[in-house]
Amino acid sequence: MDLTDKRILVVGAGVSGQAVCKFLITKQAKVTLTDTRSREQIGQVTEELSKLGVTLILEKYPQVQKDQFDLLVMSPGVPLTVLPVVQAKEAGITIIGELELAYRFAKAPIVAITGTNGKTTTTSLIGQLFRDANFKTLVAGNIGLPLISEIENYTAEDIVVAEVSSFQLETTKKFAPRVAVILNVTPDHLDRHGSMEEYIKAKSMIYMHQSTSDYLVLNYDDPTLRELAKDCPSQVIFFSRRHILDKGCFVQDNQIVVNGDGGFEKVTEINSLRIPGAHNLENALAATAAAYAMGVSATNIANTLRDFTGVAHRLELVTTINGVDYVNDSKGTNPDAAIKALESYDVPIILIAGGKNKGVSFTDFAKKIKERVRVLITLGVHGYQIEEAAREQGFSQIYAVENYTQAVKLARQHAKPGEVVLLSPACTSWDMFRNFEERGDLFKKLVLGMQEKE
Ligand code: UMA
Repeated sequence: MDLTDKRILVVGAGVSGQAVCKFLITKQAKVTLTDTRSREQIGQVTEELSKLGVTLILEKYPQVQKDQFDLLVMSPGVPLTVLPVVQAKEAGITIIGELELAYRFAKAPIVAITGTNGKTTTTSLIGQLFRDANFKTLVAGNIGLPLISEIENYTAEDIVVAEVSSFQLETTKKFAPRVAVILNVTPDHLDRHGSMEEYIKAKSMIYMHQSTSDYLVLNYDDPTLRELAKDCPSQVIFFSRRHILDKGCFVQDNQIVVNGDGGFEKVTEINSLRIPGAHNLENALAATAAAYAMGVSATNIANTLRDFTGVAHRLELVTTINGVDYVNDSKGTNPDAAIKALESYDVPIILIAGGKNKGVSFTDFAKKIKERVRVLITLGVHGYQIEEAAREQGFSQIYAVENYTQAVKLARQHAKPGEVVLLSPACTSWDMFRNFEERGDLFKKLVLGMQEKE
């Protein structure tokens, strides 16, 4: 892809847009960056970008006319309904996202992971599997580091492990990872995609352009994903927590096993995993299948699986105070993730939930709350929806609070030794915070502050 002197409009000045601009400048492109935020809101980086030669159009979008730009590069969080995209489409200008741009410059094989839940844990685990097997490994994408910022530092002998979201996949055109992984698909981001069908369509872009020498790792226990196997151009490897498979990666006699072209191999006891919950067993199975397909040995996989302790903001044990475990699951940004978090504990739970709903129902979440939660503390712009759904299920131990200081204080008052205080919001953080990390960090700070005072 020759970008020299190409006139390129980058939409969105978050971490992706900033990284795209810097990359495009190194390719001698003529770059314009637009964002609805102001220079002050975006911050210091605007100066840096201006100095590099990027034209900034802020607080409004430019009118995009025919022959004005050669290419539009989208940030994942910007919906494709915004005016510059509509105008670019009418003008016949090519529109791609940051993921597609990075793919065009990738030399290393890519292992890409998507799914509604478990993406970050599985991406981190797969990254660790390759690192431990002595591959020079880049772990990037939706996990936080834009792929474009590092992609050219990795050669054909190295590995790129990319967490990819439906937003990123939506703007791909040729993206074809060597190994694609889809962990699960449950309702999420419906406010952006419009329907479950469109959401699944976006997720399917992960394998659409693969070839017969590539692999698609799919969750056999998810009926939607089993269906996807029927029209995929690559070799399907199923993983399953519940079924014994003729071929694939599954659980037999409490062991993770693989049955592939090289025959049957035991990997490790499921009890040796250090990440809790049935959903994490699925993540481990998916990671095993992906690494095994790329030639990592069962012994190496076993060693990494036994060492891996998980990622921050995902069922992260912050501390134990007076026999109560405080767990930060701020990354639980949809009901399904929060349900899985609730299912990971066998003791009564004091749950802190709420934030911005992404247009999904809280009914199933409320049923699980009734089953597992002793006290529910709600907050955020849509906390009341969780409260309503829980009351409909006949659950009434609910307190609505205004902020995290109140939430943590109240949780401490109610928690008894042996119980768990769990932050798993089932909502995004975007009503009160910039991202889930900021939300989780505040929760951890408040909990640890409380411990100091004990
Ligand atoms: N903006 C507009 N117009 C809009 C919407 C946004 O101009 O209509 C501007 C905002 O003012 C802001 C910028 O766009 O300046 C933000 O761009 P962005 O939302 O694409 O965010 P980035 O900072 O570039 O971060 C993105 C991903 N964010 C989203 O997809 C929302 C990050 O995933 C990712 O880590 C990063 O790229 C690097 O690849 C976060 C996320 O929440 C973790 N992802 C969602 C999820 O996991 O559920 C998909």
